[in-house]
Amino acid sequence: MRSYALLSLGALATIARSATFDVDAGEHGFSYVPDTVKAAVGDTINVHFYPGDHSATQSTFGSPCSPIANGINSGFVNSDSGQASQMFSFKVNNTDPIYMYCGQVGHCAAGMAFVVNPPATGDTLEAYQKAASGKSGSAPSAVNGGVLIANVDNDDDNSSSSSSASGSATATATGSSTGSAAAASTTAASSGSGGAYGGSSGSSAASNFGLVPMMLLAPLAAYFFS
Ligand SMILES: [Cu+2]
Repeated sequence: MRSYALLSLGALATIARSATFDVDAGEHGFSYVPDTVKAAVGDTINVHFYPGDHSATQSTFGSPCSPIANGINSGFVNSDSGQASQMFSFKVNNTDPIYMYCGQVGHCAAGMAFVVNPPATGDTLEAYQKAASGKSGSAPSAVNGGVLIANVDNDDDNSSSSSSASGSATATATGSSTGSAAAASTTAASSGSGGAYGGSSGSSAASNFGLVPMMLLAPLAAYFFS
């Protein structure tokens, strides 16, 4: 029973905090994974850099691969292997689309871009990448609109990761409920869908409200059926 109580607390804690999204730069060629993030105001995006001297730099949709004056920019961050010791962390201040690209020569033209809150049609990531083809990229050296801080990746699949930082509540709740044998809690976990990207599919506060009654009912159901 104790683990179920903790599970419910974890679900409640998820509601109160904003979400953190992890984006891997250059782990799989000239790409960011994920390349689309649906974030709410106040959410945080952490970009983790793999070898290749990449950046995460903001442009407009109309001028791909060119930095916006005073736009979000990590500058170039390199790594000898695995994730760089520093990550670029920035906050989402509104729900407008944010077009981000890599300023390393040739990378943006090859499609290395990601978009926060893209529209469903029109100025999509695909349209951006198409327009980026043939453009020469660049990035300012000055970090802006975010911070370079010690790397922490909650969903890193390559190295040991810390579970103590922000965003761990969702992962903990999903992981522990999946691991338990009770059918009731398994149902709760699948309907909550924490997702592989630390909440990219189910992290918004609104979608978590549906999860709460399930989480609270799970311990009761498990108790009566045991
Ligand atoms: Cu790059």
